Amino acid sequence: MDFALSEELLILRDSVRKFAEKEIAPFADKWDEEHHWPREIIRKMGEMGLFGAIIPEQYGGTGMGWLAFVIATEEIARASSSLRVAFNMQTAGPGMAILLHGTEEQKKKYLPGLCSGELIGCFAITEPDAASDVMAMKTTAKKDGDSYILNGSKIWISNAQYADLALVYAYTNKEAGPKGMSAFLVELKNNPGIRCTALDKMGTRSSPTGEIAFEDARIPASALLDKEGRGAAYVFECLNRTRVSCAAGGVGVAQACLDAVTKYCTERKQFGQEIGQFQMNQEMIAQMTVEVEAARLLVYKAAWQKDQGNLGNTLETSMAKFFAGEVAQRASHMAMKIYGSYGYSPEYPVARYYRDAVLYQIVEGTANIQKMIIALDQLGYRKANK
Ligand code: GRA
Repeated sequence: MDFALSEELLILRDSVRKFAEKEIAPFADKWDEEHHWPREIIRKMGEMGLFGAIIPEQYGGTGMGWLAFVIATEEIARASSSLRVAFNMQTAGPGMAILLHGTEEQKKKYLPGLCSGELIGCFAITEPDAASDVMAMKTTAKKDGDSYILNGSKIWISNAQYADLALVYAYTNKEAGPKGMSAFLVELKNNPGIRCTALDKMGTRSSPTGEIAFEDARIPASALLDKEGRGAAYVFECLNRTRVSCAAGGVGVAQACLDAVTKYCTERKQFGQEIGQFQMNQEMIAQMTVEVEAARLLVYKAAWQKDQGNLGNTLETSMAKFFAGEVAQRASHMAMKIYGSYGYSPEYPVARYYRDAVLYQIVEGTANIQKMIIALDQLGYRKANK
C-alpha cells in the first residue's frame, strides 16, 4: 500500500489548483448570483485535459485515469461546486458510456469534442415520477423504420438547455422490465420534437439545470447505444462512475469550508483574542480536518479501484458518495457557525458553500439510496459490486 500520490498527479493537482484559484474562485460568487454558466471556463478545463483523464489518447483524452479525474474534480469544486458538474456531463457519464459500448463511429464522432469541451454533454435519467426509482421511468422509444420516436419528459438534467449531446434512457419495451430499457445518444439541437427549458435552484446556480421534453421526437436508429435492452445495466454502470466524481465534489466543498474557517479563525478577534483560541471552535476545526481527510481517502480508494479495472465497485463508490455528502454538509454548517452573521452574508462565500453542500445529499442518488446500497450489501441481501 502506498498513500503517496505520484509526481504526475501532484503536478496535475497543483496546476488545477492554480487555475481554479486564478480563473474560477474570484468570480464564483458573482457567477452564482447571476446564474451565469461560464462556457469559456468549461472549454479551458477541456483544453487542460481534465475531462479527458479517463479517456484514452486515441479519442482525445489523456488516459491519466480515475485518480487524476477525482483530484481535478475536487480542486475545481473547491473553487466552485457548480463547475465540477461538467466532469460528469462530459466524460464520466456520456463519454465513458460511448467508450465502453459505442461503435467506432460514435467514438470518433463524440469523444474528442466531449474531452475538449467543444461539445457539451449531459445524461438524462430522472423524470418527474421516477427519481430514486429509476426503473419507473415512462419515456419510451419506438422503432419506426430507420428511426426511433421518443416520447416523455426528463427533469433536473444538468446542462439540458446548452447540451449538444444527451445520453438518454428510455423503454423500447416496457413489458420486458429491466430487459426492455435502452440507452440512446441524442443530439438535442435542431430537433423539432425536443424542447429544453431551464429550472431554478437554491444552490449550484452557475450550473445550468433543466427539463427535456420529447414529443414525437424522431432520432436516427443509429443513435441507439449498443443493443436494445442494455439500458438498465448501462444506467447503473453510469451512476457508478459519476457518483465517484460527485463524491470528489463533496470533498472539494468541505475543503473550501475548512480553508475558509482556518483563515477566519486566525484573523477574527473577539474578547481580545483570535477566535481560533476558543475550544468550541477548535472542536469544529478538528472535526472538519479529520472528516475531510477521511472522505478524500474513500474517494481515492474508489477511484484507485477503477484504475485497477474494477469499474463495478458500487459498494466503495456509494460509501465515498454517502460519506463525502455528509461531510460537505456538516463542514458547511460548522463554517456557518464560525462565521456567524458574516457566514449568512453574500460578502463571504460561506453562504454559497452552505447552499451547494446540500446538493451532495440529493444528487446522483440520495444519501438514503447510498445507505440502502451499503446496508443491503452488508446484510447479504443484495451484493453491491458487479
Ligand atoms: O438483473 P436484471 O436483468 O433484473 O437487471 C437489474 C440489475 O441487474 C436492473 O439493472 C441491473 N443493475 C445493474 N447492472 C449493471 C443494477 N445495478 C447494476 C449495476 N451496477 N451494473 C435493475 O436493477 P434493480 O437492482 O432491480 O433496480 P432497482 O431496485 O431500481 O435499483 C436499486 C436502486 C434504488 C439502488 C437504484 O434504482 C438507484 O440507484 N436509484 C437512485 C437513482 C439515482 O442515483 N439517480 C440519480 C440521477 S442522475 C443525477 O443526479 C445527475 C446529477 C448530475 C450532477 O449534477 O452531477
